[in-house]
This record gives sequence, structure tokens and C-alpha cells, in this order.
Amino acid sequence: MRGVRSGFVIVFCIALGVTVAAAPTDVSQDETNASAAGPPVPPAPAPVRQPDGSVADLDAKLVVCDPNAPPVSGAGVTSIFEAESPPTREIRELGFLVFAICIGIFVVVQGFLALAIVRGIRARRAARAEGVESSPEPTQVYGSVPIEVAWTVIPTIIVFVLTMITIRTIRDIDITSPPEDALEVVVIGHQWWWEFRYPDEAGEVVTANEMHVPIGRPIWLRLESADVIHSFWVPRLAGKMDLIPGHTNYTWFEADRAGIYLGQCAEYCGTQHAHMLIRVYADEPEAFDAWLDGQRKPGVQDPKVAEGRGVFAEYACLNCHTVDGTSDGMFGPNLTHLASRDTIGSGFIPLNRENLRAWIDDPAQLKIGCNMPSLKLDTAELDAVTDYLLTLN
Ligand code: HEC
Ligand SMILES: [Cu+2]
Repeated sequence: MRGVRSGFVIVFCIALGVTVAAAPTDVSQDETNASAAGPPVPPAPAPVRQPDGSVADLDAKLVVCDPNAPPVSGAGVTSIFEAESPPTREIRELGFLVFAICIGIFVVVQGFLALAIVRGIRARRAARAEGVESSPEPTQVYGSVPIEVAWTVIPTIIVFVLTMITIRTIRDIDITSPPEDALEVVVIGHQWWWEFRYPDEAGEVVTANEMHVPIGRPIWLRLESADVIHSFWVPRLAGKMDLIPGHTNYTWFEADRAGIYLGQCAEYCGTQHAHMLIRVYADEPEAFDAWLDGQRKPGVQDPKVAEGRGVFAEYACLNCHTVDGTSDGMFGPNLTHLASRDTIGSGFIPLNRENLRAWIDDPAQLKIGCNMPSLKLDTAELDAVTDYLLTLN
């Protein structure tokens, strides 16, 4: 009876843990609010403005694999079971194999246990029918060579097979030189956004948070960090790989099908770690080439928004952001082709006029603790610089 009761307690605790873990709380923001409140206690901060529009809500749900979230902008569920790239397919197959073997072992072991219980109950019943209090003790067997051999040899074979297959998988995935015909992309992790660089003779292309790749071609990733340890993880395309300051890591993937693949920084890296999302756009090769050509061009110089460009150049924006032909700051995301992206703030705020304006007004309203300050622009300056940035397609 005790056993049954403690079994219930364990099941209840697990269920509670799962419920708490699944609850859609935004821990990072709550934490920041709490830690920002040092003595003396300041007045409660204004409520955090929620980004307008739905891409963020939906993508955020997709990232936590909410099965009820409708597909958005072609982005699929971020499930390791929906592998769309050779490395993730191999990882999934290895996972299934290990799982199948474990189920086999489980069934055999539990089968013997069930058999022993049934035989014990039968023996006791038979004993009671004969009027004896308990069944006689079963025959004790000491040292059976066949059994000893079986339970030494079988597990050894299982472990050996798993080791060999794991080594093969690691050899295929964890390669040290780029696969043939690979496209190299440098991925640099920043608190809390991603920089993607495409080394190219015709001029390096630099973008942020939204990585475009051609389908059917291996993508060789060079992973670096600008500050702390991050981890690149796009579950359907590649396994996790850390970005370590002062050390370069490599990994690769190859998207089978065109579409948007969502990912997430997978190594806690500070306040806004949860909002450090990755969007991989896998394009048909022609569409990818067109995108790359577009990104090579310098920033649009539209005379209609000269005023906004003036604001951009007059304030510190230019110290932190590059717009080719206008500024060369390196601290924040490259904005040369900002308007060609779907999101800002590392994939969690849909890019539209309202969000962009709110972001420039005070980024912390949308992404508490992020490394872009509010430059306290007045309304006219805000409108002008927003209009300017929206021309940078
Ligand atoms: C101190 C450096 C700094 C200054 C000054 C600065 N920014 Fe930023 N900016 C950043 C950083 C860092 C980010 C990335 C924040 C994140 O996503 O966590 C960012 C993000 C952005 C983004 C979103 C880009 C994207 O793709 O996600 C825009 C737009 C932007 N800044 C515009 C501006 C404008 C306009 C100004 C001037 C009014 C400005 N920034 C001033 C550092 C700066
Ligand atoms: Cu992180």
C-alpha cells in the first residue's frame, strides 16, 4: 500500500512539474523587473508594451511547439521529429533506434517480472488450497553458466552496436572540414541577437536574425561569439552547437525543402536569452541568389526620407549600426536592408511601422534589458527615422 501511495506522489510531482514547465510565463521579463528593483524601491515600471501584430505571438508559440498554433508565414513546427536536413535525420534515426532497443529491454525485463509475480501468486493460491499458510520457498539456483553468459554477452553486444552507430553518426555530423560545394555562413552570437555574414568575393553580405540559405546545398556554419556563450539550434535543420568567445566551432546542415525554419539560442546567455530567436529562410537557389544580390547593394538613398537619414546620422544610431553608404557601427544589427526582413529584435517582434517606431522610441518597452538605449527622440524625429528605416529594403 505504501508503495502504491508513494507511486501516486511521484506521478503527481511529475505532472505538477510538467504543468509548471508548460505554463506560458515570460520568466526573463519578470526576472528583470525583480532584479532591476534595488534599494530604494523605485515606483513600479510602466507595463511592458506587447508587440503589435501576430507573427511574434505565433512564432513564439511555434518555438515552444504549441500544437494549436496555426502555421505562420510558412514556418513549421520546431520539432526534432520533423527533420528536414541530413544531420537532423541521422540524429532522429539514432534516437529512434536507442528508444526501440530500450523498449525491447523494458518489455523483456518487465515480462520476466510479470511472469514471476503471476507464478508467485499461483503458487500461494495452490498452497492455500492445500491448507498451508504460505507456499514453499522456490528452489534456489546458484551459478548458472548459461544465464551468466547470456546477461554478460547480450548487453555487451547492445552497447557495442550502439557505440558503433553513435560513432558513425558523430562522424557524419561533427565534420571538421566543409562538405563539398558548401556555402559558408559566419554566425556570430550577440546578447541577444544573431549576426550572419556571407563571405563572398563580390562583397561580404551582413545581415541579422534572419538567415537565408539555398535548398539542396550544404551550409557550412562558422560559429563565433561576440560576448558570452550562446548555442545555435534550429531543431529541424541541425543539432545544437555552442558559440564560444575566442573559439570557433563549426557545424553544417542542408535544407531539403523551401520554407522557414525557426530556431532559438539554446544556451542561457542573459536576460533576453528567451527572445534570441533564429529564422532560417530556405529558398530555391534562384530566389537565394536574388536575395544575395539585393543584400549586396548599399543602403537605399531615398531623397524623400533625407530628414530621417539626418536623424539617424545625428544621433548615436550610426555608432552602433551599419547602413552601407551611411554609417559603419558594429555593435548592433546591420540595418542596410532592414526593411527586407520580417522581424526585429531577433525574430520576436514583427516588423511593421508601429513596432519599429515603438522600438526606436524605447527598445526596453519591447525587450527589457536589451543593449540598445532609448535615445529620447521627439515625435517628429521618431516618425522621420522610422520612415527612413522602412525605405531600407
Ligand atoms: C549603444 C548602441 C546602439 C545605439 C546607439 C542604437 N542601437 Fe539600435 N540596436 C542596438 C542593439 C544591440 C540592437 C539589438 C537588440 C536586440 O535585438 O537585442 C539594436 C537593434 C535595433 C533595431 C532592430 C534591428 C533588428 O534587425 O532586429 C533597429 C531598427 C535599431 N536598432 C535602430 C536604431 C536607431 C534608429 C537608433 C538611433 C535612434 C539606434 N538603433 C541606436 C544597439 C544600438
Ligand atoms: Cu541564449
